Amino acid sequence: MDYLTLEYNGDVAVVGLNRPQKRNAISDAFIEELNDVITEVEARAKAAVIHGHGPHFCAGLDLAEHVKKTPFEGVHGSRRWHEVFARMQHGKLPWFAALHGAVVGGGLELASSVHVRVADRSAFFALPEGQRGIFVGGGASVRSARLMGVSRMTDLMLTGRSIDADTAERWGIANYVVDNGTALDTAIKLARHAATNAEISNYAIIHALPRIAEMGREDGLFVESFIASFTATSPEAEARLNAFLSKKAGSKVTNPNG
Ligand code: 1HE
Repeated sequence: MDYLTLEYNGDVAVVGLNRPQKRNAISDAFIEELNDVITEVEARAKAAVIHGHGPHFCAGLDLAEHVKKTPFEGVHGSRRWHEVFARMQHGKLPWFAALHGAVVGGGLELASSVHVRVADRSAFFALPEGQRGIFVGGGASVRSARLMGVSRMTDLMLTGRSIDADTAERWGIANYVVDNGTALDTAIKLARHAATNAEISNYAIIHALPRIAEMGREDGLFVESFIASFTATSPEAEARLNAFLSKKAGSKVTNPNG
C-alpha cells in the first residue's frame, strides 16, 4: 500500500495514515486505498483504529491535487469522501481514532466519521477552509457540526483558529485526552474491549444511535424497543446474560471509584 499501513492487534485492525512527508494529506488515490482497506478490515476484524504516522494525524485534503480540479470533479471528489467515510461510520465495525498533532480540515472530517476519538495533548483541531477559499467537503458540515454544534463550527471556520485537545474534549470532538504519545495505545485498548462486545450490540450501537438521534422522541423510543428486543433474543445474548447470572468471572461492571 502507498498511503496506509495495516496491522492487526488481536481482533483489532490498526490502520495508519502513512504519507507523513505531506502530513498525511488525502489525495484521490489515498481515499481509494482507504476504501479498499475498509473492505479488508471488515472481513477480518471486530473493531478498528485509525491513526497517523509522522508528526500529525492528518492535514486534510491534498491541496496540491485539489487546486487543479474542475468544479464538477470537485463535486465527485467530495461525494467520494462521503461514501468512503460513511463506510466507516455506518459499516460493520466500531472505529476508534488516535489523534495527535494536526487534525485539520479533512483530517477533522475523517476523525468525525469514527465512533470514538482519543486525542493526545499535542493534538490541535482547525477548519481552515475559509482561509483557503473553499468549504468543508468531507462531511464536516454534517458530522463535525453535530459533534461540536453549529455555533462553534461557524466560529472555527470564520476565524480559522485552532483549538487544543482539552477544548476539543469540552466541545464533544474528542472523547478522551491522554498524555503525548499514548493515544494509539489507548485507542487500541478501547477497541480491544469493544471487540469483546456482542457483534450485534456493536452494530446496533453504531447504526441505531445516530439514526435515533435524528428521529422524533416517540419514533426513537419505538425503534429502540425493536432493536432492544431483536438483540436480546439472540443466542449470544442469552449466553452472555446467563454468564452474568451464574456469576462468571469478569462479567461485572467495573466501579471507577475502586
Ligand atoms: C500539504 C498539506 C495539504 C501539508 N495538502 N500538501 N489543509 C490545510 O489547510 C492544512 C495545511 N497544512 C498546514 O497548515 C501544515 O502543513 C500543518 C500545520 C498541517 C503541518 O505543518 P508542518 O510545519 O509540520 O509541515 P509543513 O512544512 O507545512 O508541510 C510539510 C509538507 O506537507 C509540505 O510539502 P513540501 O513538499 O514543501 O515538503 C506541505 O506543502 C505539505 N502539506 N499539508 C497538500 N493539506 C474534502 S474537503 C476538505 C477540505 C480541507 O481539508 S481544507 C484544509 C486543508
